[in-house]
Amino acid sequence: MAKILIVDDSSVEIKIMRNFLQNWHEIIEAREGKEALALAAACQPDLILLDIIMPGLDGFAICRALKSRVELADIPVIFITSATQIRDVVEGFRCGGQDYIIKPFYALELQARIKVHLELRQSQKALQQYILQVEQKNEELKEMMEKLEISAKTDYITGLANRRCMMETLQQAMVRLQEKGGQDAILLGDIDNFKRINDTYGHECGDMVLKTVAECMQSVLGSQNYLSRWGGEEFLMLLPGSGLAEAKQCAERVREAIAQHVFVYRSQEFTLTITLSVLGLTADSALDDSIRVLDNGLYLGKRCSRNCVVD
Ligand code: GH3
Ligand code: MG
Ligand code: MG
Ligand code: MG
Repeated sequence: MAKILIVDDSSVEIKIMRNFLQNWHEIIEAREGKEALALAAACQPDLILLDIIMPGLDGFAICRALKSRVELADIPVIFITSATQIRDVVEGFRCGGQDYIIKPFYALELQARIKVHLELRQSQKALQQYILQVEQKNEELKEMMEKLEISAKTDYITGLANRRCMMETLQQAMVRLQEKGGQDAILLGDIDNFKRINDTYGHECGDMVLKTVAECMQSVLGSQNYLSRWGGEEFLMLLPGSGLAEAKQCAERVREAIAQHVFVYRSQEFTLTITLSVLGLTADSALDDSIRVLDNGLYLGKRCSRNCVVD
């Protein structure tokens, strides 16, 4: 049963409409404008039948007030009036009314028009609901895309930038060096004898070590520099604006921090070391070559003593 608010200053008119409509609809009534607006807000009718010529607020003013309030604006308004001038009809639609019926009305026509507007309102509600759902789905999709984007750039064990992300950072650094000059430094660190950790304590311990090494490195590097998990037990770092000497000192600090750290796994304590390779980066550098040079440096470090910094 739809709820219909009849607004008319004449009780006779209201009675006629009520008698005709009450078999199919729930009827509420108001005799003047303010009461009509208050009832509309309180009862949220599905449709309003609105007289025009009334003392106080006339039907046009009531309609404008209804349409200016977000929570009432969507309720269909049918003017039902003895004002027959065409300018009144036009004004009715201008005020936001959905339909205009001239008194004396034909009961069947009123019924038919009410049916059309109730159905239109239903479809409008369904459409709004659908749009809301689509918007919610969109929001969810956006969140999922953001999460995916982050996870595509993140190493899941250490939480560091992964190789793909670091490669982008390095490419951006090259563009900056080419545009603005200056120098950066890159460091590649590789945990010494990491395989032994896995072999001795298990893979789970190896993962814990990777995470802890990442944390040690991060605390030495601070937030101005970039740290990534480059591969298995290799970490690549970018120090923007850093000269080679400064970068070597930084690599030394990283090496020391790791050498001094006591790792604990299931109440077993152990220490480990890392070998690092350092290289300067300028506008003339080629990234692939630079990374190859770093790799060679590591190879040399591993061959001589491990637990050292090679430049
Ligand atoms: P070196 O001092 O010459 O670098 O010796 P290493 O044992 O560190 O190097 P090697 O390349 O022989 O072994 C690296 C090991 O790292 C082998 C591989 O199983 C292990 N590893 C790679 N990725 C992971 C990982 O995500 N988790 C764990 N637990 N181990 C990993
Ligand atoms: Mg009247
Ligand atoms: Mg290693
Ligand atoms: Mg390695």
